[in-house]
Amino acid sequence: MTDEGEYPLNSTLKMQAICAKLLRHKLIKTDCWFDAWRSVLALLHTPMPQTKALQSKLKVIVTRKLPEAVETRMAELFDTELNVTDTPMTYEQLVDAVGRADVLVPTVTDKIDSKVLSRAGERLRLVAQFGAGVDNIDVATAIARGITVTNTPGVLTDDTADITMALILAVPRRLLEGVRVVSADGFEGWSPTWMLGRRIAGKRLGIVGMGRIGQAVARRAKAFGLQIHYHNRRKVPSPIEQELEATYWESLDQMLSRMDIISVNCPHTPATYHLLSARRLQLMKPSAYLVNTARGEVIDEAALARMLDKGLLAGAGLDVFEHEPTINPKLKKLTNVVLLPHMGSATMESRTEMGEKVIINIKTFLDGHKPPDRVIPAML
Ligand code: 8YV
Repeated sequence: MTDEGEYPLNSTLKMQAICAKLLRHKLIKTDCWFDAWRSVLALLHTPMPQTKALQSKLKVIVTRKLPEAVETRMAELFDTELNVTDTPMTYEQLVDAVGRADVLVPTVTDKIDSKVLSRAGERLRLVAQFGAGVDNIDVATAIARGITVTNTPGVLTDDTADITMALILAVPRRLLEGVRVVSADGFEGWSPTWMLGRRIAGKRLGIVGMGRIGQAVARRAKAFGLQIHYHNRRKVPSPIEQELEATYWESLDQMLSRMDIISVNCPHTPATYHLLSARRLQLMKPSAYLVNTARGEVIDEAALARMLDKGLLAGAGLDVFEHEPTINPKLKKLTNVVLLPHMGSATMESRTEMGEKVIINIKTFLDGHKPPDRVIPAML
């Protein structure tokens, strides 16, 4: 800062000259150079009418019904095509959408593979996924075609970790079996040896995938007295390990064979497909429980169903399945499982904040900036 205020004298003279010019051309309405200069700055920070027109013409196609507040805002901002019936789009409908849209907003239920992307029109510049996982999208092909992909991480961490913790508690403590007994009018009174489950406190929890959600699960589990162990591509920073008193296992095989409960919290990528294969599931102790709130494809579901059926594992809590919405019929017959319909992030708060993230990603992209939640192949 100089004594003359924010601008040195020679700049003041230059500003006066510029302002006089703008006044002559009726671009500003004042001849007080300081006020005029503020108008110029305001003008520079206002999107040009041309850009606004471009944005309002931008075709955004949303594949599923989103929370009302999100749809309303999207309709205000863009030329938005919504899915009022919420019926998942067929392959033909997806091909039609990528052929007409500037921005596609898909969800986990839309397979945006290379076949669909090969039919994308020249206009398609952004695939703004409503969801953290992007395993339904062929990200490498999209990027190779010059299409940016974004997702919605962070905002669903706590809710997904809560559902994971609910399953970690529900399966060993036989919550669902108890509910069923009461609903079927089967409660005939307390008994010292009836409905005995297994204690949670003091047991070893092995977390497969120690990202945001894995860490949030660890924080909750630690409060319940569980010992935290984890397998991850790399060790998490020491302060986090110390806070969680977590033990890192480089070898997934070794961790699996020593844990009482396993929680799957890694993304589904080509590298994690059937990470818990039949061979690896057999490494688990017969008294151990398995919880999955990540993606069904990470576990060989048929092998898991077989093992649970034969009593080679104590139980499982599953929120996700390999061939959603189809669930292996064997799993549905078992009493030692709790099965949920993919509801890890199913709270009004998560879904609304996911929508807000989608909007921010689209807006930033349109304004010519890198959207905050760009997905790059190195992340997968
Ligand atoms: C989402 C999820 O609701 O975000 C994710 O990856 O698994 C879910 O909780 C779903 O993917 C929406 O697309």
